[in-house]
Amino acid sequence: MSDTNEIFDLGRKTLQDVEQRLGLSRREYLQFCATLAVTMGLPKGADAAVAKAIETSKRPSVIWLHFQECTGCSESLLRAEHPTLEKLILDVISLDYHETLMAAAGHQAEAARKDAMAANKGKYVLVVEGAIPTRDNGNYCKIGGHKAIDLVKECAADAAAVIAIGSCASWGGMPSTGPNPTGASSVGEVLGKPVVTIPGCPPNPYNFLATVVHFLTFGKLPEVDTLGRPKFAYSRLIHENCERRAHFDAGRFAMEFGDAGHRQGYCLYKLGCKGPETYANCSTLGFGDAGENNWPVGCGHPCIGCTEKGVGFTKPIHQVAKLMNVTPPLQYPRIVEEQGKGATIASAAAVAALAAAAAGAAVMLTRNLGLSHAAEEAERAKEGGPTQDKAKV
Ligand code: FSX
Ligand code: SF4
Ligand code: F3S
Repeated sequence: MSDTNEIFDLGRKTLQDVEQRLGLSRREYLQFCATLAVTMGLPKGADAAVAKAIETSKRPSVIWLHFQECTGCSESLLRAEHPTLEKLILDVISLDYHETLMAAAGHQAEAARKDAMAANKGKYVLVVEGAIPTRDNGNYCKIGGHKAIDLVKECAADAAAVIAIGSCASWGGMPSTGPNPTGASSVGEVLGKPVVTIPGCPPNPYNFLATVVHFLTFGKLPEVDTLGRPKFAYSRLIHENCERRAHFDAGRFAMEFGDAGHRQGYCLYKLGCKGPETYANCSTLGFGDAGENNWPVGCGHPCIGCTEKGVGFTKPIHQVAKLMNVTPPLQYPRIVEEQGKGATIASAAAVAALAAAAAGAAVMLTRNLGLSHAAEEAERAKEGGPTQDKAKV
């Protein structure tokens, strides 16, 4: 019997409860678990463990604080047109304090936060959305009479885990750019210790959910990089798996919004796409449920690098990106086995061949980027438009 069948059989009652509570079929529920398992990069069959953990674990108490932000992170998580996801989130976590979603207000809200913290001391998950103003003693943001800087420290003291959701909380985001008049800072900077960060403006809700579900399934937070980002979501450049990558490699670029290349789905590099210097899984995990290609580049806009400190809201939107490296997309066959045997003579030869190919690719890349897309220029000349390439690199 497979693990999934065990979940079906042993957990039949709980799955029926899920059906009733959420108005979801088992298939839809298990699909959700499979999506989370895939998002986390877990091996085949892990969806059953995820389903079991969600079903049998006590929902973790979540205290969610809002500071300097636009509430886009919450909005992205609870999109009105996506009732299934909204219900699932509220079934996976016990959202005990969230200023924009809770019914309570004023003293009642304050009491709810204090009660949840006391009842779940050392066990609750603190989620922080928004940057924290630190200039002038942190006086620029107060909630219930408490300064943001004090609230975050108070709530973090007894939390089992702290998650900074969105770019504002992760690295300062939009409020921290430019002259930064309020001294907007990240959660990690204010607490003086690393926290898990889920950057993005807004971040993909599945990255947050997968992080929480990892905590439920394995009793610990997922492995993170030096910036606190879960590796399952932020270890590859967007450019590595972009659906327009073949056009990049072939030197086919959109030169202006609405031109022939743009209409044909060409690469957006010359319109300032920051995919080549931005680490995130946007190109492999669409946003929400609105269908395929539901991410900035899929919709025809260059990535602005919203997840990446020093890129998003910092570099001019249409400035061409720094090319970090020239790696083949993930779907290309691997040269070296990831598990099992070490490198063989044959694979060593193949690595050497790859290095040569990469060198060749770099030459082609330089050539292609330098071409300024002759076809586009010719088309503009035909239409009598300006033919000067404005986006020379
Ligand atoms: Fe907004 Fe969240 Fe951007 Fe910031 O997302 S979508 S400004 S990252 O904190 O609400
Ligand atoms: Fe995709 Fe942008 Fe890379 Fe072009 S530059 S392949 S649009 S990520
Ligand atoms: Fe942000 Fe770029 Fe993804 S703008 S949402 S990192 S595609």
